[in-house]
Amino acid sequence: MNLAQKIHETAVNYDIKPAIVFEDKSYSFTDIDREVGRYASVLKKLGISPGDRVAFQLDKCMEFIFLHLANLSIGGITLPLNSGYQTDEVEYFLSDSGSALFVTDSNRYQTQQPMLEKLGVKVAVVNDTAEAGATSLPALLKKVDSATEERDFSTGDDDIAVICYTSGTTGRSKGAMITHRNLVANMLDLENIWRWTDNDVLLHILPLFHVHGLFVALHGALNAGSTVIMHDRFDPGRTWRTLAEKGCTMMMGVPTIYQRLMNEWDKLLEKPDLSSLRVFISGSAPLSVNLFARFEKATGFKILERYGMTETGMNTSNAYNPAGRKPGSVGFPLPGVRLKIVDGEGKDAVPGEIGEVLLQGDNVFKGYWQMPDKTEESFVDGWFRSGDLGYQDPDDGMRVYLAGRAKELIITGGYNVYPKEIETVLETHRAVKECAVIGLFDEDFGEKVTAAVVLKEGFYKADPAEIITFCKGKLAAYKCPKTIYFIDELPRNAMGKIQKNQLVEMYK
Ligand code: MLC
Repeated sequence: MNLAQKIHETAVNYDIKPAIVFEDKSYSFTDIDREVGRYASVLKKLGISPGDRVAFQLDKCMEFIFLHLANLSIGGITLPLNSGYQTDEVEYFLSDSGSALFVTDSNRYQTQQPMLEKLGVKVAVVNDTAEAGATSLPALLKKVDSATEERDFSTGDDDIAVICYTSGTTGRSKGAMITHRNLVANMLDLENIWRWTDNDVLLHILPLFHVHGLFVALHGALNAGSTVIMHDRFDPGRTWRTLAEKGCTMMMGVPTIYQRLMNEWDKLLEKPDLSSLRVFISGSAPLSVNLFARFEKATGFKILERYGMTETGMNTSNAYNPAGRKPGSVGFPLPGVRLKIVDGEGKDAVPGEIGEVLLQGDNVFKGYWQMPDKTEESFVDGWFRSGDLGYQDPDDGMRVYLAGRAKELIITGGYNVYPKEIETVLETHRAVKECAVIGLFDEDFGEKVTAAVVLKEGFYKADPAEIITFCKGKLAAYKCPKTIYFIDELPRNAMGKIQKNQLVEMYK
């Protein structure tokens, strides 16, 4: 089934019930369905046909939601791009995916225009003002006859719905091809185990361009007929106030969000009334045992931790019943997910032993866009190799624990950063001879991107702030080093491989 069709059917059912309240403007299910229909006509007018990739780089806004669902409903493939990506990064995603259309706003368009002209990609902006070389979506919308119905939901099941780019160990991002079946199966699993209903009011504070904010939170809530209270960005004080005042029943966040909520809580003279809440859910990065305990002590709620990734959606979840939630554990596989742990030789691990987590199920993606070799490497006998290390507790019903990564990866505030991509950019700086990027513990972000840099001969001193600014011109800010250490020589082993664990010990 087509994901947008599933949501369209819910919308018809729930009619005038509020579906999304975005920054105090309320949209009923009918409003959303009507707008999705109008945007579908506009996308058709812009020449989008089944299988075309349509990339969006937008701040959090309703247009993002209308465009995404409209695009799926006419068979297009959505490419959600992080709003913080810089021009070089956007260029790579547009050209690698061969996008037929790029939707952005006037400000970004003005910055990126030379690159977009070079690529020759069609551009639409969400602003009223017409830009030379770009189509104004509002202007096109005005011409749409709302009686026209272009949605045919002709794609579904194993057709690609979304391509999400994930950074890779080699520094080259890979486009994960996520199908309609993946989205629908995972969404129904979560509806079931989190007992999601049309009585729910979800507070949405996450970005819309990732699995967590888009698939888990938004698709899930629309499908269940819930109401979403949506903030355009996360603000801890406002989050507590909204949870208390709007009758919210659910919230989802990354650990950095819970950490900041706790810091805010300590400052509040009057604590918010959380009596309407039924569940707080966390994912995208490991939730520390301390933070779990701190949150429970303050609010009385045990955060429900779940485990997922771009390529597979959600894999495991702690129990819905709070008594069955264990800090440090990601719970049990979802009903539609099969999970096993294998040792270094690919054999089933002895229960309790640490090994790589392998996954199977309708949630598992189709492969990496135009990278058959990478796709092949990622699967073994039909199982997806997650790259995560974990174990199962045989004395607790095979409960799953994660224990690190098989490959180098930094998770900062819920965003994945592979060091190679940052090292490649740093090494284009005129003063940098070589470098190594590591993740160091950080109370706020969990881990912070940190670089050890060896300067070229002749550069006796360099300004760390200037090197960070240089990175920010080429990479989204969250990927850039927060600290740079200068070092005479990088520690290496006898094979010449950089010993990053030694750097972590030195700087932690
Ligand atoms: C912002 N900054 C970050 C950062 N977020 N740096 C490192 N890591 C991050 N995650 C930078 C900003 O660019 C800025 O840099 C500085 O930190 C201060 O910004 P801020 O205003 O305090 O940040 P804020 O806007 O509050 O964002 C923090 C955050 C956000 C935690 C709310 O990062 C966030 O929404 N994270 C959620 C990510 C997410 O949805 N992941 C899901 C992936 S899906 P400067 O230098 O410019 O000042 C997935 C699958 C799954 O993983 O299982 O869910």
